[in-house]
Amino acid sequence: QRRVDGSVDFYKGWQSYAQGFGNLETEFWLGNDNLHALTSSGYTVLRVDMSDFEGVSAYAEYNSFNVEDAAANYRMVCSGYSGNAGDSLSYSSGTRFSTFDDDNDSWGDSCASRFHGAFWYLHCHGANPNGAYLNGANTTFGKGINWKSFRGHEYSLKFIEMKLRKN
Ligand SMILES: [Ca+2]
Repeated sequence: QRRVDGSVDFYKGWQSYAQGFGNLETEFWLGNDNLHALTSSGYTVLRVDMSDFEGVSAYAEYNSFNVEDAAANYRMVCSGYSGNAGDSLSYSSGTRFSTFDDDNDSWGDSCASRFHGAFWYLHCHGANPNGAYLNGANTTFGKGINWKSFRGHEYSLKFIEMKLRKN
């Protein structure tokens, strides 16, 4: 996954997130079916790199990251945080994927709709990498590209990238 300039619309539905979309040179979601295939074949270390509009960069790494299949609504489990961005993803560990047209979160309302994204929401998120590209500080709590422990819920990051490698 990558966000870098807001050029790709990430407010998409279940099938788009299952298959993947975007441009590998700029912004994209690799696809939940691909994430399941990759993590099933041993690509289970996740590194998340990010930066703000002031030139500050940070990262979070998880030494275990797994995505289940479509029948399990792409349930995600992660553990083993290290890094300097803070751990904003473990909150989502154990949750199923949600989009605006397929709500699998634990909140009475729809996290994906309320926070303009698609992710492993509980009620709702510490990280919202597929949220709206809102260019830094804003007052739309939780709607932007957030990493709560780095810049909070009212700051939409300039750059975020999620990468997998073998353990
Ligand atoms: Ca819900």
